Order: sequence, then C-alpha cells, then structure tokens
Amino acid sequence: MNIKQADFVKSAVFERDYPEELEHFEFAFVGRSNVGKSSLINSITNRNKLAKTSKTPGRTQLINYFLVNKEFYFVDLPGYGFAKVPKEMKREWGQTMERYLASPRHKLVFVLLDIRRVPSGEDLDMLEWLDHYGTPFKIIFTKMDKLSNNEKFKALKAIKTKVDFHNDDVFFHSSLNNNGKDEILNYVEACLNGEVE
Ligand SMILES: Nc1nc2c(ncn2[C@@H]2O[C@H](COP(=O)(O)OP(=O)(O)OP(=O)(O)O)[C@@H](O)[C@H]2O)c(=O)[nH]1
Ligand SMILES: [Mg+2]
Repeated sequence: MNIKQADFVKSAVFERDYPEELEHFEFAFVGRSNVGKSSLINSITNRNKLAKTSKTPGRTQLINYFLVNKEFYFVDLPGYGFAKVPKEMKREWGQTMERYLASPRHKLVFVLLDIRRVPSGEDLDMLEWLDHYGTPFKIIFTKMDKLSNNEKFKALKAIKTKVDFHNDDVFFHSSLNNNGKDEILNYVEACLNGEVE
C-alpha cells in the first residue's frame, strides 16, 4: 500500500482523550523502551520526524495518534521496561499503555522485539496478555541491520527458547535501511481489506 499522508492527530492519556473511532481499526505499536517503535512508524510512513525518536529510552510518554491516508490510525505507545525513571512515572506510563490495550477500540497490536535481545519478562507478559484477551497481534523484530545473517540465525534460535512462532508469521524490519517495510504495509492493507483475522 502507498502511504500518501500521515499526520499527528493528538496525544492522549485517558480514553476520553482518544480521537473518534474510525471505520477501520487502528494499528498500535508496543514494546520495551528504545526497541524502535517511533522509528518504525517514521520508516513505514516515509516521514523522518513524524514520531519523536531518541537515543534516551522513555521518549514517548503519552499515546500518540497519527492519522494515515485519512483512513486509519497508527498509535505510538509509551515503552515499558525502562529502569531509569522514578517508580511513580513508570507506573503512570504503564497504566496509560494498559488502559489503551484494555480499551474496546478495534485494534491490531504490533509487538516489537529487538532482534538482538532475548525477550524480557515484560515482553513475555505482553504477549501472554494479548493472547489471553484475544487481542489480535503480530510480532515485528526490529533493528535487523545490527546483525549479520549468521548472527540473526543464532538470535532467532535463542528467542525461540522463550517465544513460540514461525518465521513466516512474524515481520523483520530495519528503520535504518527500511528493509521489511513493504511486508508490514502489505499486512496493514490486508487488515484494512478484511483479508486477515
Ligand atoms: N540501527 C538501528 N537503530 C534503530 C532502529 N530503530 C530504532 N533505532 C534507534 O534506537 C533508538 C530508539 O528508537 P525509538 O524509535 O525512539 O524507540 P522507541 O521504542 O520509540 O522508544 P521509547 O519512545 O523510549 O519507548 C534511537 O536511537 C533509534 O535511532 C533500527 O532499525 N536500526
Ligand atoms: Mg517512542
């Protein structure tokens, strides 16, 4: 699919702040802090600075809604698992994210996992939670440019000791060279056309 337009709509904390629901469902990006959620949104929308990215984990603290092609939303969520913020703030971001996930909005969740890391307890909790509530989700492995093919093979083997999946059921992406972008966008399009789930 072609992304013709992508605009920031608003930031939200509570459900009452979310924008009007659109006919189609919305696509949310979750994952630990620094995994590359905001970078991925920029990569697949061809917009360098649409979502704010940062070398410092914890950049995205609110739910950010982006309207794409005037048709559907991409939703950038605060990351989890960032140790260097006060407990109180961590709890707030966590609640912001959980409220969104538990909301009755018609959503598909992309769970981002860093290809270089064995999934954390929080990653596993997230996957289990989505499974338990029957929320449709797909895994995207990020930062693929950081590993050689041989390293990728080893990394996947290690990750599979924790998470059960088939390679052709997940996505692989790099925000540096945009590899994997078309596969994700094709999937988004298939969802919009009602061809999956
Ligand atoms: N090499 C490489 N670096 C990446 C990639 N994706 C993200 N990064 C870098 O990783 C850092 C974090 O990226 P963000 O997109 O801000 O991560 P985030 O998940 O939105 O982080 P929070 O908002 O803190 O939850 C930045 O320095 C990015 O440039 C990638 O595919 N390849
Ligand atoms: Mg972010």
